[in-house]
Amino acid sequence: FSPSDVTVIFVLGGPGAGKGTQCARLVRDYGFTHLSAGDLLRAEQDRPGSQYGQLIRDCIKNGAIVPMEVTVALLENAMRDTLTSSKTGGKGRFLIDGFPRKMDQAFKFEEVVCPAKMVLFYDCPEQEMEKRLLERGKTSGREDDNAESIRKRFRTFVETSMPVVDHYEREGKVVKVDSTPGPDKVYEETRKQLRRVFG
Ligand code: UP5
Ligand code: MG
Repeated sequence: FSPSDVTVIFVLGGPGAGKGTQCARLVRDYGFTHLSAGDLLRAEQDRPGSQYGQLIRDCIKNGAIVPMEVTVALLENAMRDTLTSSKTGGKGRFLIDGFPRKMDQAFKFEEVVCPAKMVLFYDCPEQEMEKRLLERGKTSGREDDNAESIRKRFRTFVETSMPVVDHYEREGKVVKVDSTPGPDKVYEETRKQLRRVFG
């Protein structure tokens, strides 16, 4: 991947902070390609013949992080597919959602793909995130939208994923948005911050 062809924004935030919701709006208005690491892992889990199905299922249920080789390969493949599709002329702007959530992933991705231009970090209190996830769990069918898995996801987020945000903070790449208000308000703030960075 050549950094002149690829722009990457990492979208981070706790479980239920609203990453996917905001990414959908950014795709609609700015034409980014949205790649959710969690969605790619769930698709791989369900792919007949995948050698990683059981591993992914166990990790997701326990809020644990799937070994980075698997996730980085899925992201690389998805990015390559986008770039080689005739529509984009070999160039791409990507929102990488829910990744990297552990330092080893961050280093690996920067080595094999490219460094991110910025990190969009959605900040939300656990109590609010838990409320959203339990509500979504009534219909989502996601095996990790239950009280026990949510507790484990929060723990992994605090212990393993926040250090990644702190790392990028030190690089001056983090743009933080409070995602406690409703989706419209959060999106308004997101656009304001993006205008500040991209002009
Ligand atoms: N909602 C959204 N915004 C709202 C708002 N502003 N006000 C009120 N409600 C709002 O939103 C969650 C719910 O809240 C929805 O019902 C929405 O309508 C509502 P969503 O936009 O889906 O939030 P998001 O942050 O995307 O939550 P998600 O549950 O997807 O976050 P996670 O980070 O937990 O999930 P992800 O799919 O990224 O990862 C799942 C698992 O995969 C991980 O736990 C891990 O086991 C594994 N994984 C890896 O191993 N490696 C990786 O690199 C990535 C994932
Ligand atoms: Mg999501």
